[in-house]
Amino acid sequence: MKMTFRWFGEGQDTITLQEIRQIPMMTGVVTSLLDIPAGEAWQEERIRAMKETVSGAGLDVEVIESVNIHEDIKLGLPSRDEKIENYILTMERLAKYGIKCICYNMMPVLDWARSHLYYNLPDGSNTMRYEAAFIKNLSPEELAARYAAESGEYELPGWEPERLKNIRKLLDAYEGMKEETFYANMKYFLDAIIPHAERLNILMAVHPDDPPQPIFGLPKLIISRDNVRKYLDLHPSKFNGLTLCTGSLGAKKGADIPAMIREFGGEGRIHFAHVRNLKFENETDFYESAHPTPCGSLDMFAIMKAFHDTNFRGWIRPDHGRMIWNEEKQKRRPGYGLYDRALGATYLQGIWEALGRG
Ligand code: DNO
Repeated sequence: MKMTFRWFGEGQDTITLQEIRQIPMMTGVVTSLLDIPAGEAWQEERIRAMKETVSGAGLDVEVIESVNIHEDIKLGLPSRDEKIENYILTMERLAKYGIKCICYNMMPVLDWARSHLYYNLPDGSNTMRYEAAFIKNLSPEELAARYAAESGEYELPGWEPERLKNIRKLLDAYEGMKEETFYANMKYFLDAIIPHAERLNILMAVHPDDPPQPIFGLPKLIISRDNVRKYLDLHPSKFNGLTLCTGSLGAKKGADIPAMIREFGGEGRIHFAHVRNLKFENETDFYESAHPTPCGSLDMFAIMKAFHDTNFRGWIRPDHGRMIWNEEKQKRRPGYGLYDRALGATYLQGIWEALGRG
């Protein structure tokens, strides 16, 4: 596996590439060009500049997280073809600069959602939390406003205030949409792009829906083993693969993450992994804990062992961390502080080394 760290890009992150490079055994970053709206082709000049900045700091960039899917594609509107063409153009330009994997998601309208971005834990750290009832009592506009107020100067991916001005229209567009229609729209997209992924040698890695339960009445499809299976079967190429996110799929109580890793990883369909822990508070609610097994509800050893046993050679990154050591004052992005994620990365590397040595 190749250990990487998420970096939001120049001017988009208060964590520096040098700090990331100093994390033991860190090989590279996964990043994006956040200011380019979904549906537009990424300019080659921007990609080149990003690549140069990262390699100038002694790090690799082989994974993009994310190239987002325009809503017209998910909704299956006639205007999707133009957006798909731009997506392929972006893939072509990324391939030219050594990108080997693209992470994206099929979540309608929004990206991940939490009820609290800074939830205080007894040890004085704070973390993100999901409380189903809390969200149920909010309108999407209210939740978006909370995020905008709490996340300070940053726009959270998927929650850009400009885009969310139309949130009602977007939500209405999904009303009554049948699950099968949504799958058909996803298949249309995959059939269009996967042959290009094969040609360009870019592994496509869909990220599961987070959290794995419907919010605001939106269809949430990629939330369980069966749905992942269905998505991968929409196009059988191994270039149609998965970002195995333990914190997303694992937020459904009872989900057997190691079994999913063995199944999909055994077939060579897991290209990228987000590995983190979470602590259930009841059937639906949880907070994001530190990575080690005893801190949360997921068995991190069993997860890493499943990756090891299936000979995982893709990219992995520690996922959300808590804010610790007064870090909340340093304008980090929610879930994306430096210290707890760095601790997570070294913990995962430690398990990996132990597994390798038997
Ligand atoms: C949350 C992330 C997601 C992820 C996208 C992938 O922190 O895991 O926002 O980047 O869903 O497209």
